[in-house]
Amino acid sequence: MTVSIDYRTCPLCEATCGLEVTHEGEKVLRIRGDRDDVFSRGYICPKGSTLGKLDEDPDRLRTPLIKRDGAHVPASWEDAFELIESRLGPVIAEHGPNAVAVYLGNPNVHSMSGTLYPRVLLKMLGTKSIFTAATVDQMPKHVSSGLMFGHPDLIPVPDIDRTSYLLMLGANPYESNGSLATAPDWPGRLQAIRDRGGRVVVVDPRRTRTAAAADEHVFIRPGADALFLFAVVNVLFAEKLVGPGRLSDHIDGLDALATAVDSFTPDLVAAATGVGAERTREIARALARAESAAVYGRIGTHTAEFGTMASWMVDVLNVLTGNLDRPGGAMFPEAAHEQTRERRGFRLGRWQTRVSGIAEVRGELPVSALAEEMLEPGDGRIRALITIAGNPVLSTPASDRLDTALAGLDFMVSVDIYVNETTRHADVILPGASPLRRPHYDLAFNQLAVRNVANYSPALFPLPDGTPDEWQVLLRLGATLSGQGRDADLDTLDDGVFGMMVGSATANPASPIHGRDPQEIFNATNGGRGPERMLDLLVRTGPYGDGYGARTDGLSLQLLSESPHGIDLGPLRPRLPDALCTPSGMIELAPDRLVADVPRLLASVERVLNGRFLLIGRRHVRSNNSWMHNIDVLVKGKERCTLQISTVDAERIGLEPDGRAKVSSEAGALVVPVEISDDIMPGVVSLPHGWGHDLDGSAMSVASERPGVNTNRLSTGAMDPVSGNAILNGIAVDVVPA
Ligand SMILES: Nc1nc2c(c(=O)[nH]1)N[C@H]1C(S)=C(S)[C@@H](COP(=O)(O)OP(=O)(O)OC[C@H]3O[C@@H](n4cnc5c(=O)[nH]c(N)nc54)[C@H](O)[C@@H]3O)O[C@H]1N2
Ligand SMILES: Nc1nc2c(c(=O)[nH]1)N[C@H]1C(S)=C(S)[C@@H](COP(=O)(O)OP(=O)(O)OC[C@H]3O[C@@H](n4cnc5c(=O)[nH]c(N)nc54)[C@H](O)[C@@H]3O)O[C@H]1N2
Ligand code: SF4
Ligand SMILES: [Mo]
Repeated sequence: MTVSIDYRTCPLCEATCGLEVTHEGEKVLRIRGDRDDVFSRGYICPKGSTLGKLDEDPDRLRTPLIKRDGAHVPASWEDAFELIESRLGPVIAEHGPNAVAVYLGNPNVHSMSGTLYPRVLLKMLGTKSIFTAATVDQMPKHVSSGLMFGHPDLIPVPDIDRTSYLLMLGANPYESNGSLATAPDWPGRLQAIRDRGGRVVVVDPRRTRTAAAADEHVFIRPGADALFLFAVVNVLFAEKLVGPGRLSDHIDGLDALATAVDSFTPDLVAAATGVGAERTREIARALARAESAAVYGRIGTHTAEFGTMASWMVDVLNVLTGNLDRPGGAMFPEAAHEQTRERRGFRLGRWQTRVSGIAEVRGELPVSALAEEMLEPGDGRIRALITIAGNPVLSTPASDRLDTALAGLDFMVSVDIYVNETTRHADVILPGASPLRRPHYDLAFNQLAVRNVANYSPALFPLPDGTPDEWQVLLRLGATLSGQGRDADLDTLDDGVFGMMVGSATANPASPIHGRDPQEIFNATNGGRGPERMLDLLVRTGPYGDGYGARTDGLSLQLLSESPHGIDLGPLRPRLPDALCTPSGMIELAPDRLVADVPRLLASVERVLNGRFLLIGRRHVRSNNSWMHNIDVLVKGKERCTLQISTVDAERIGLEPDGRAKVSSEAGALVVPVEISDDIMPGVVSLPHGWGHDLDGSAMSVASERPGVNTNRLSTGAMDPVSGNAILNGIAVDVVPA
């Protein structure tokens, strides 16, 4: 067999690195960074080079599994769908579709099928019991963007390639490779800021690798970012440093904002944040005076008690310093597949959860409430669950309670590539595709990239004979649950779905194909069936598209296919006010829903800890949430699931360097190896998430040899009431020697 080289985009994290894959038939010989990739220029992290190992992993599922007498056994696709139909059908018939919950995990946003087809399944199923990993992640950002800019996906990203001052809070791209700001090679790009005379400031309760490489690191008490940011805004007003510049005529609510931040002086919040008042003032002045500056907040600011307050102030700061929507500031990407957004504004709370009455956001409910919706008796109880690419037993709060709830369901289906801590509960597991056996164009993260790029790669290897693609699995699931039957013709179904997409484009006055004959567009679209056909439509009707002949040299799937290293569409360009979707057409600086939460924030200034510790998380570059732990080369070496604690604290409570600690919260207790470090703030302890691979019934042989402990047994299920986002950072815990 001959050795060949192909170029692919890594789908594992948000950085979208280009990969050069050397392979002999379906055997991967080597994966390294693609030096000609227009965006990543050869950068790669250790995970990207292991996609061949993931493909070969004997534990990776290749056939459906059915649970018989408590154990999973291989089954045919026919038998699997027959069981789903015969067991889930009656649940829906008797209790309605809302009795079936769907949980969508993170890898969905990293695959074309997972981005485009769950929504089809949800529509066919008709359930409102929708939960996703967004409420353990970035929901505060969607809410603040929705309320300020009119659309939850209008998320500005720091223009790190041109900025001269970057203020980063709660982000550690040296390990995570960046989030809600897609950029391969964050380390190189951050270093470039410093090389051109700019300044990088990192606010984090730990001196991370990112913080160590920055010009300035500021320790902050976990959960206190909102207080700190309110104080920075307060200083801008107090010292007359407010200067929105070009956007002055496009902002609403400046006076209401000034009132909202009025009490939050740097002196008032200093004890609660741990950041000295003068340092806060200096940061405010530096932001205001920098030639260009960007404020960027991530996981550490979002998965916190005041996540939405913090997310709001991040963009307020970008606006008030004149840095929103200008080069070197925080800018809105314009992806090749972006479709014109309607100026409808953003509403939340259109319905609530049954038990605790928590507001819907973006049509979904907080995953922190999933367990109680299953456990609490009464009308409307969730009785069945479908998980798609998710591991909520490890990844979501109060895990023990969720684990119990899953064990008591009437029926559960999972679409996943492993039998893990969650899918072990499933009555049927349907396998998803290995990353090398599916096409990739990053629908999610091209919309969050610090440079506009488009990069498409077809599947490298074919699916084994008789194995459906993940989009076909999801369509068949939809047909099975919507009464069309598990034998419905998938091609006809997919043509119907695609026909509707075409129909809405030709009917949309803002679309370049408005008024065209839908049949002509349908026939002219390339990509066969499935997600690639949809991609062709999206790209051709997008901002750089060929508009089906309306624009010469415009983009299409064909052109992308001819460009294996991607197409560079240039640096980010100013897009306001045109891109705003608020009903007023303005940037709303002080939305009512956000102002209403300010008293809660103010009250937190008084809080005392009484000697308890605040628990935070962390990531490691060789890990990926709860998975990739079954790849030996990634998990070998020093134990990584450790409790980091400062030297002073360890001495005070009598922890030994090689000892173990018992950590307990209101939700549960864990015993974990200790790692004493001066890189963590006194009063704070840190545990990574995604571990705890020691539960009976899962089948990940490598992962179970180094199980670690599940930190989400300690998170209580408490949430940020505005966004429904889980509080995963800043949890009060007790720590004692074990
Ligand atoms: N304490 C704490 N908890 C956290 C976080 C934290 O910082 N601290 N972070 C949170 C964040 S940001 C996130 S995004 C969530 C993630 O939460 P989840 O999305 O629930 O968990 P993952 O670990 O990403 O699980 C992904 C699952 O998808 C499967 N999978 C991978 N690829 C595919 C595929 O192509 N198809 C299918 N069908 N399955 C696939 C994997 O086997 C795995 O079971 O965790 C959250 N949990
Ligand atoms: N290697 C690897 N890469 C990943 C992932 C992974 O699991 N492993 N997960 C991916 C996913 S799903 C996501 S969402 C992204 C997340 O990407 P990032 O947002 O960069 O996430 P982290 O690396 O966890 O960095 C969060 C930082 O916040 C700090 N922190 C904790 N609490 C607070 C606080 O209250 N205030 C402040 N200011 N800081 C705080 C932590 O110490 C940590 O350094 O990473 C993605 N990339
Ligand atoms: S940084 Fe992310 S996208 Fe790049 S190789 Fe690593 S996992 Fe893949
Ligand atoms: Mo995430």
